[in-house]
Amino acid sequence: MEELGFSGKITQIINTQELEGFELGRVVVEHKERYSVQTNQGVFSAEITGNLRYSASSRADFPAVGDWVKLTLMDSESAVILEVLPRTTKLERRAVGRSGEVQIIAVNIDFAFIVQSVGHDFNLKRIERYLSICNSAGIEPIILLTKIDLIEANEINSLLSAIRERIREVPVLELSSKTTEGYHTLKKILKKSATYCFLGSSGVGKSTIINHLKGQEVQKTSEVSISTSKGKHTTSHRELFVLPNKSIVIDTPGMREIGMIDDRTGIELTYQGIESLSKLCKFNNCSHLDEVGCAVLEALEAGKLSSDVYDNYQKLQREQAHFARTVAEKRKKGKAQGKLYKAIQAARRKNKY
Ligand SMILES: Nc1nc2c(ncn2[C@@H]2O[C@H](COP(=O)(O)OP(=O)(O)OP(=O)(O)O)[C@@H](O)[C@H]2O)c(=O)[nH]1
Ligand SMILES: [Mg+2]
Ligand SMILES: [Zn+2]
Repeated sequence: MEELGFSGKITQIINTQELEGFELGRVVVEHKERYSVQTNQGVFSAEITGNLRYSASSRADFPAVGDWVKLTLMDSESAVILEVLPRTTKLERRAVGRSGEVQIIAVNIDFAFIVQSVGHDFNLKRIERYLSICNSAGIEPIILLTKIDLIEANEINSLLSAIRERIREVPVLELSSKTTEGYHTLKKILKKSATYCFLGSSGVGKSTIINHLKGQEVQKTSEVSISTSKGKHTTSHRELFVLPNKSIVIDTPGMREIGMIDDRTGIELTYQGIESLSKLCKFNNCSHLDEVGCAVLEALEAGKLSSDVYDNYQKLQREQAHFARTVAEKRKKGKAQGKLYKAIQAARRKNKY
């Protein structure tokens, strides 16, 4: 269990659970409602109980990779998940194609590697999106700049200083899986029993890094498309691996969108420069759009705040607000439908039909 990251905060949570007569495990793979769960007795293929399915208020209540779960073993291969234990952290984004819904990326993780490769994939705005969801979840981000073998040293330096200029507090590591440059540093920062999640677009080299760290090919990788220079979405599910040094890593499929959910704090923590300026605005509910005495707009006009940073900040804020409205509307509709249903039931009882 210790090998699976059974330490720190999660130990305290698990110690308060009633586990007598049950098995404890960690979800290592998730395939549409089928899970692989690692326990002290080995890996089991598991499904959730009907009870868990019906009591779940949304998909987010279903087990996710990284979850600690309470199980009953059925035979030497299969098990049933009875309960998902409380999570220490929950990395989430707006679900793609399901309006007003949240999708869980991974849970009980300590650090997230935000992976971007040099070249077409490099995008500071996207890094800020990832930072916002990590900051919302209280997960420590680390930026990994990959495929540095493809460019010259001076180009690497200019990318690094572009990141540094805009994102001050977050560690940045540059890496090549081809020359193995940077691996020494990467291995040094990986802590025993800590869980790390790899995030990034398809084709940036996430699975390649996992294979290198694992020392064997545990994940399939494939060439990026020559015509579009985009990845081919090779990894299709999330999976957790224990490394030889006992760090735990989660590989994830490349993400196209990192949509904001209903949480302001992640964005505020990401844009600390804007947040500290906003304390000087004349109105304390200033939206920094057109108000008089807005310190953010003043900094923007004076060239002290980059318009790119400001634009992305406003865009993420709008997305977050839109998501919050969608959720509120859905809830209202749900309640109205509930009321209507109850009224019909009551009328039926009264008229006995
Ligand atoms: N030149 C170079 N190529 C690399 C490096 N790392 C990975 N690649 C190549 O990039 C391609 C994509 O790598 P993957 O590891 O499959 O990328 P991924 O991020 O897991 O992609 P998805 O699973 O689709 O999300 C492969 O052909 C790798 O060999 C690197 O450091 N340098
Ligand atoms: Mg992959
Ligand atoms: Zn303002």
